[in-house]
Amino acid sequence: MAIRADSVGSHLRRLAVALLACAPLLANAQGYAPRPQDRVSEAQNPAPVAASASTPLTNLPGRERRSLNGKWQALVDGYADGIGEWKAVWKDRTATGKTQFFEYGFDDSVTLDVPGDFNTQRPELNWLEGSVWYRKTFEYDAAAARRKGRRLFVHFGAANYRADVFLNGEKLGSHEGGFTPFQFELTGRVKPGENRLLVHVNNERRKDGIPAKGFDWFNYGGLTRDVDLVETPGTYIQDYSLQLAPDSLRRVDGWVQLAGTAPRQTVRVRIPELGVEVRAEAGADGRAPLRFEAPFALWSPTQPKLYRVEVSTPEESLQEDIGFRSIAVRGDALLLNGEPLFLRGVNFHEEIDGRRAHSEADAQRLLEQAKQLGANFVRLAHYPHNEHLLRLADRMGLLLWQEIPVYQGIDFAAAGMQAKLDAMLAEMIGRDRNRAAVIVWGIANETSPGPARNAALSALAQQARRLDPSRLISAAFYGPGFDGGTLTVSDPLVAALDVVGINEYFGWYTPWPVEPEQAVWKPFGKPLLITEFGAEARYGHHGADDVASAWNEEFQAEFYRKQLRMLARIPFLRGAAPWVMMDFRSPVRMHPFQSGYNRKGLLSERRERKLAWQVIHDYYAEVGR
Ligand code: GCB
Repeated sequence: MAIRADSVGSHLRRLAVALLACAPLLANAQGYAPRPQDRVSEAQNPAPVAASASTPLTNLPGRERRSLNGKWQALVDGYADGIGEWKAVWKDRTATGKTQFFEYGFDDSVTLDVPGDFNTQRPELNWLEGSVWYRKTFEYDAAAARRKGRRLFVHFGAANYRADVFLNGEKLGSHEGGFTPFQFELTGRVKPGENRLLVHVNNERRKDGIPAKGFDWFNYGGLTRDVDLVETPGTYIQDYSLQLAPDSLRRVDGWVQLAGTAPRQTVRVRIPELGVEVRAEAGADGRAPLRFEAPFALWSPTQPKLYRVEVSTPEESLQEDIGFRSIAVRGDALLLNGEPLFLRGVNFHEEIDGRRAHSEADAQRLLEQAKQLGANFVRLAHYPHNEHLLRLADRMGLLLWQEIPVYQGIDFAAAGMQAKLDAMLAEMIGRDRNRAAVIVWGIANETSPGPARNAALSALAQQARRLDPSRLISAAFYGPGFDGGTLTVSDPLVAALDVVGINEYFGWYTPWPVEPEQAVWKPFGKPLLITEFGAEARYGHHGADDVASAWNEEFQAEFYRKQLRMLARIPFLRGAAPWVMMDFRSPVRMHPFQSGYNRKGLLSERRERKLAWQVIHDYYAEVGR
């Protein structure tokens, strides 16, 4: 099995030891203003990345838009050859006479709900890894829009994994990557009366994909997130960054990016509650740099304060609720708003009720479970989650680690890989750069060192800093090495990161190298997060606490007690996140006790609490005091 083959080998290199509870330790209780040298940071105002009509618009909910969610006609394209002349699905043919019919025509097709994965909507699609064609028709008054100089875009929250988009028989373009937004401009292509929008979505796993062929989650395909038509003026606000500089608790170093034919415009940013009103001139490249100070009530998990912010030009005005906080690293300390921070974390996948989660209601149910556990931090596994969830985390006061699906066996040497990595990273950061909840951009999970990987991920870390110098950059590594009696992390990529994540499975995939109470971790001068640790148990299955193979709840609870004894011995530990909050579907988990689910959840897939849930809950109650 690809996943375990890869991770078992590397889990064998995982070694470690423990310390109890109380972790937050460290530094500087007497109030502290972070200094510029606290973390490696490039200029706050990096050179603009060229904006184009295909760069997804930021702040989609704040735009003038029409939802295309709902029922879409759908055709399953068995051997994924609908693009050819025989099926010619893209031609969207309609029968005109009694003796004519098209086997691959939409008129008699089934429908699927958008957003939503296709696998769980019809029983025959459960295991599909292939192509589905979707069609939606809409009417649009293009003449009126033209008179007013309006532009029109179709925006997709995500489509897993590859999408080809057609309007009225004409191809608009393609997108690769299952978890980030993309858009195409429709201005000048929409016609009076009915318009036909077709999307071919293919979720086959690919050797040169991100993720690649093997991963430990269900490969839900389809139009999994919201689809919208969005109208903008001729020159529009494409993106903006309004975040505190990491060296300040008062100063915003930001920018607004305009796109269009008349980019030299005056940009205005207002925060009425603080009496802030600043103006800046955009240059020929559409970029307007901004700097201002204000007495912000800083955003934090205990006080998730958001301000209504208005960004406008003479042609357009957008509003959005934004929180202001600083996140910084000093030595091996992690500082939120200048105060030491310990991350009481948990991981979860974007899944609920055995399907891809996609709505605000789904997000609410997931985040509430994290809150009930006592978490202040969620690592979103293993890809960008939907935008609803990030906005809700802002409101609920949950800190987030968000990563791109650079998972285990990526073919870093494949042609075009760096461009794909860069694009995916830019799409993630572009969507969420104004979410206070996000404190870490994760660039990889469990990749093995090697020349191509080291070069690609070092370049990606630099790119992440360039796109967003206000957040921390990290990656999760396979468990620690055991060297001369100490547990060590030695990966050349560590040098490129602010914070180091370790996925550590002593007592599950690998034997304990020493007793937890004797573990000694070698410092490496940066904050450490245990980004994963966990063991499997099937809810309701009971037995002795020392028998792993019995998959029982007692064993899992004892596993965590032992782990916590080790965590208490790591002076530079700044957070921990059990793997995983809830059992989740995975086709590589077919042991009779798993029956298609990874069973490392503290909760079952029905959100029933296993014994281990209480162990982590008590630990968080103690370290959170
Ligand atoms: C890991 C992976 C995660 C797996 C987990 C497991 O290290 O990062 O995606 O699901 O282990 O359960 O094996």
